[in-house]
Amino acid sequence: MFAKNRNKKVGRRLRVVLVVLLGFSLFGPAISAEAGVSEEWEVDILAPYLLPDKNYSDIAFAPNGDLVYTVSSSTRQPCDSFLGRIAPNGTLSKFATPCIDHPGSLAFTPWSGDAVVMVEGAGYCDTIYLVSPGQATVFLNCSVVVNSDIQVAHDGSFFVGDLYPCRITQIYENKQVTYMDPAIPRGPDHEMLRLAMDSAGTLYLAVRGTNTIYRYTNAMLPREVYSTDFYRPHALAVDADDNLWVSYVSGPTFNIDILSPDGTITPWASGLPDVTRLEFGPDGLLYGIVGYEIVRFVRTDSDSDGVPDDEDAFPDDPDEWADADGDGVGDNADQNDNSDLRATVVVGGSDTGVPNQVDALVGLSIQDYINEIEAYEYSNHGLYVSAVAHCVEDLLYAGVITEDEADIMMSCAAQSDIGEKE
Ligand SMILES: [Ca+2]
Ligand SMILES: [Ca+2]
Ligand SMILES: [Ca+2]
Repeated sequence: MFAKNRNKKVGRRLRVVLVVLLGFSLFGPAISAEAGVSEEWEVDILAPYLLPDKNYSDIAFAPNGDLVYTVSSSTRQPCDSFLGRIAPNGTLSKFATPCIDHPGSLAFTPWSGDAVVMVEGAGYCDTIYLVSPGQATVFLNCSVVVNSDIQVAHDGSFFVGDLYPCRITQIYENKQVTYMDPAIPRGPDHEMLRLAMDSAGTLYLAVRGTNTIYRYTNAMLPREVYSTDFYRPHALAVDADDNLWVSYVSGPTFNIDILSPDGTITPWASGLPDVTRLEFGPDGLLYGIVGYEIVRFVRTDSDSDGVPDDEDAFPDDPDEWADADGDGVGDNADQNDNSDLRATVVVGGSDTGVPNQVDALVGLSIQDYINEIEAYEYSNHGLYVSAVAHCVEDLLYAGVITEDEADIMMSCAAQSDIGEKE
């Protein structure tokens, strides 16, 4: 009777299945139960707590979509420090042999897809390795003093942040250029220096000790003060809309705010344990090292139908997520996604004053039935009146309308000229 667009729904279901497969939680309950991530978000723990001997240093996405991480160990036992990978299906595995001692910041070269790993050396002399599975080669020996972050640029280079003295080195496959920035204060409190880059190539630099986010546009120097709104900023990430996501200290815990290009600040999460790294994945979701675990922030989906609660018209019904005509019946059960929802029923052009109720099982209004009847061509008026009578009897029998209402509807049908000869 009311044909539905089946193709649209099949497509939606496929998408739902894919999202559900990617969105499941690997290691139990979300951090958000205790922390103040907004109700629309919760946290999947992808790699569990390793302390006291080891901790995650950095995360980066490999060209194949795997999330790669560095683990640094304080035991100094052979192979206790390592690189690991998390496949999109959640499987954890080791990334590289031979072992690398004390890996820190991590990225992937724009030119070869190898992992760029900065390894903490003795006496303020860190080394950059290029790592592919089974192989680690020294790329720049003792190139930086204290490794703080790596940021891949859009021109086939990557930036390395270094705090003693404050300098940023831009590294290409065959050359490196160092930008000294003596104006940024030095000191042991400043070691948390993070880099991020937006789509225009602007480089952002967070310095914990000065509570400042700087930015470098076009030429690397001079830098500008971009924001002083965050106390002890610890991690930066830029989303697809060039918003800068900033984790910072708030009392004993951490917050994450969103700093938009127009300067607007939107609080996003509060009460989190240490947020030391943030990174957007190829899926557009935010990943991070939070509370010494590697996590992914996923939008809350209470009924697991793949549609987040804040977009789901039926957040507790896994079979429904949209209600195109707003009649309270989800599109999947609704036999007419575009119901006629006028307040009172019109029969034969006359307003009957009868409330136009909706059948909650199939999503059809009384007016939907009348419209369907009146869409036919009748060879005489009696056939039309008879069709309305069948419908009215059904409604009366089902207790949807009263006998008085039935009489009014039949009266309006009888007085109309539908089916009358010209
Ligand atoms: Ca739902
Ligand atoms: Ca509906
Ligand atoms: Ca409907």
